[in-house]
Amino acid sequence: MKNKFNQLRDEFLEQLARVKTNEHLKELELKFLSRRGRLSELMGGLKDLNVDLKKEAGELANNVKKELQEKFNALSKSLNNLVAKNNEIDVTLPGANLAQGHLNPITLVQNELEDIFSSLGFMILDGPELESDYYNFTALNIPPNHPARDMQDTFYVDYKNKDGHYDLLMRTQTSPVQIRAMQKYGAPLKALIPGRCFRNEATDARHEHTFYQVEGLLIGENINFANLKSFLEIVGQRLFGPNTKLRMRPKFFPFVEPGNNGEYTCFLCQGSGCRVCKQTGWLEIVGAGLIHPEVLRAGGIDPEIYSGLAFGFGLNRLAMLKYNINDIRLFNSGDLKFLEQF
Ligand code: FA5
Repeated sequence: MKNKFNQLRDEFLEQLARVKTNEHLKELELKFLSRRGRLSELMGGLKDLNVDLKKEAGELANNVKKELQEKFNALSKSLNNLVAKNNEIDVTLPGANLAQGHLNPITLVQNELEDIFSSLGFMILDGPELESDYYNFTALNIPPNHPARDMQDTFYVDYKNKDGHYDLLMRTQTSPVQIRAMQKYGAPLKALIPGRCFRNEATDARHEHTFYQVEGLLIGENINFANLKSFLEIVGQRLFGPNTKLRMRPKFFPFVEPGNNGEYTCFLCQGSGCRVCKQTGWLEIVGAGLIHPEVLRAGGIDPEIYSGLAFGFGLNRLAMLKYNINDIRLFNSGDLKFLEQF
């Protein structure tokens, strides 16, 4: 009898050691510990023993029963704890770390310019990227067949107007929005126009077919060249620091007269000459000028009453200078290794 209890005990413990789930544990309970289980069955046999043996075997039977029940309870408890732990949400744990996006360097520079110009009272405007030939060229004092058209080639949409001319194109500059803004808001007017532009050009480290510009215009009475100069000085100092100097050199743009290129002292070497400014101490940053009377007229504004100034930055160029980016093609590459640096 003693052997049978010991054997039952060993069997139970061996099977208990392999239990992994509550279901399996319940099966074991039914088989060994329930009222009809093997332990009860064995204990039922005690009554046939003589008094001495019954006493000795009864004691062993009780010890085995107690031990098996304790081992069973301990495992049941730890399995229940495990289940509870798996189901519960610990709200104090830190959240899963989501990868954070980055603002594109173009957006960073654009935001900076928008902040500067909003603080000077400029509206921020947008315009269509698919533009008409009229707004992109003709209204900007670049009539059909004029040699100034050779300065900018673009991508034309395969659609002809009733005169048989290709009329829709991807805009080469943000300047057409000058005309749209004048027509919509009239004078006086202060507007900043950031946007994407397109040119049919061979790409290299400094030229892309798709790039960004920002255009500015200020129209009022008696706006003159001195206003343009002091205005560009303020913009340069806000962009590159209070010691920044401006130099203006003549440049032809058909939609301004006179036209010029605005250059600022290099913000890296403060004008002493370095690799970025090609040892000149100056950075060529902004095209600008006084708005041509023909352009004001195309915008529905009387040039006898109003005059204005306009300027345009290449946003990619600004971002390249600010963040030391050596190839413009990186902007359109979609390369995360590039974008994640900002
Ligand atoms: C213009 O596009 C004039 N609309 C700017 C202007 C506005 C002048 C108002 C006067 C008054 P330009 O072709 O130089 O000018 O282009 C201006 C800037 O756009 C350039 O200095 C350059 O930074 C950028 N840009 C032009 N073409 C490309 C290109 N293919 N790739 C990258 N940037 C370009």
